[in-house]
Amino acid sequence: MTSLTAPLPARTTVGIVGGGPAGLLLARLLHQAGVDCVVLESRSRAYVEQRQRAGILEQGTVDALRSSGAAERLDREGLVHDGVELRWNRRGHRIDFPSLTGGRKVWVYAQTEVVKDLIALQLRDGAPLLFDAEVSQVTAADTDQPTVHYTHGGVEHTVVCDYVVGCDGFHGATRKAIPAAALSTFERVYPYSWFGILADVPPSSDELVYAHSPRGFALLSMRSPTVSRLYLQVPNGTDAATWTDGRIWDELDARFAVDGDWKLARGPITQRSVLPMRSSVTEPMRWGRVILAGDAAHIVPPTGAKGLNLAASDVIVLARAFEELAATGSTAGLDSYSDTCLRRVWRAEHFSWFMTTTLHTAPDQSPFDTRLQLSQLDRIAASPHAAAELAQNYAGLPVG
Ligand code: RFL
Ligand code: PHB
Repeated sequence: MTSLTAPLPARTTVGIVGGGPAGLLLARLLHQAGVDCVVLESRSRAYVEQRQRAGILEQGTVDALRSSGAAERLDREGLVHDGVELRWNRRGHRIDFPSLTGGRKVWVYAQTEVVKDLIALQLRDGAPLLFDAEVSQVTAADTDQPTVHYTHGGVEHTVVCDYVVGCDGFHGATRKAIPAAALSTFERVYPYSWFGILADVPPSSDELVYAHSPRGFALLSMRSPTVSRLYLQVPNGTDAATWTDGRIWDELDARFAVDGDWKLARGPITQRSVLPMRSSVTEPMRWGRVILAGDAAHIVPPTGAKGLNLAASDVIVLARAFEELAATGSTAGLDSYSDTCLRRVWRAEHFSWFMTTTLHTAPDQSPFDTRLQLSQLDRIAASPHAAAELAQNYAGLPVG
């Protein structure tokens, strides 16, 4: 039966569009700061909780989850990693994070689990969070009462807000409320995709392995001590269904090939998908009372493991700004939000581009280009400075 009563209050301070990691963490931080908000998510709870994505959390993201009370399971089940392996020319080289970064490290804890933990908290004691609530548009964006229009159960509703935060990802509705002339978008589309699988087999390495090979890039990651997550560089337009399991494992074997007795363990493949890779930044990240955060404002290729962490750092900065506004009436934090975030965003864009172009083989790559990549990898192995630059970017620069 369709209810005609609006499922959410008709007014709020911060209207959050999108219940991915950015929207959910923002709602949690605002709740803690005593700032009133609502979250509208177009998909079902089950869908959002199953969507396979990121796996690596930086120290700053973990710190924010801890201080927001959402890290109980992360602290129990998350796998702390002190380094990653880079592999090329049949050799491996380990990058040690703590010694190169002054003690920083990363956590392997899937985005699906972060999202489940934040949703459970939000539904238990947080601000209203509505699933299956698709936002069609944000109107009155140039006034002090921007209004979110959404459909729930086949009925249209509105929420009048003091501010609207678009945490609705790359294809979201919020950005469209900002006049195109007010925004600049900077983009790069890569000429390859990632074929990702989940497999019920213990990871063949304790740490992630990023492999450069003459056959293209491969990545060994994990979700738990019994579940591996693996990726292969494939041409754009690859159909995941056309690869047999045997072909996937043979290709992974060939790309991870290393001297010595290391072996890639095989197991049942439980999920597979192909994802295109792009970089994109929209500037500025705020227009009047409409604010963009996370993938709604920027996309990175996954090679640097930065997307989820950038989404988290945006909303950490934003939550502080709303807290300041509530406490003092000052909009200083909101006024500097875009510039503060974009500095970090561009650093992450550069690092993700660097990792991607150093490790992948472009379709038109010349032997000269390959020699440059190998020279760069050799430099990382030979120079503590080059290794530290990689480690500091990977483990995450301080937020703010
Ligand atoms: P999300 O997660 O896309 O969430 C946006 C939410 O908004 C909803 N939505 C709407 N809701 C209401 N009305 C509308 N009109 C709406 N339109 C959209 C969507 O349903 C969705 O729930 O964006 P957010 O919150 O900014 O989070 C960003 C991260 O999800 C993303 O950056 C990462 O997953 C990227 N990424 C990685 N990041 C890392 O930090 N470390 C990693 O190891 C990592 N690995 C990855 C990745 C992304 C991947 N894919 C699939 C692109 C690995 C992969 C394979
Ligand atoms: C993942 O585990 O999904 C993952 C890890 C590292 C990356 C990208 C994805 O760089």
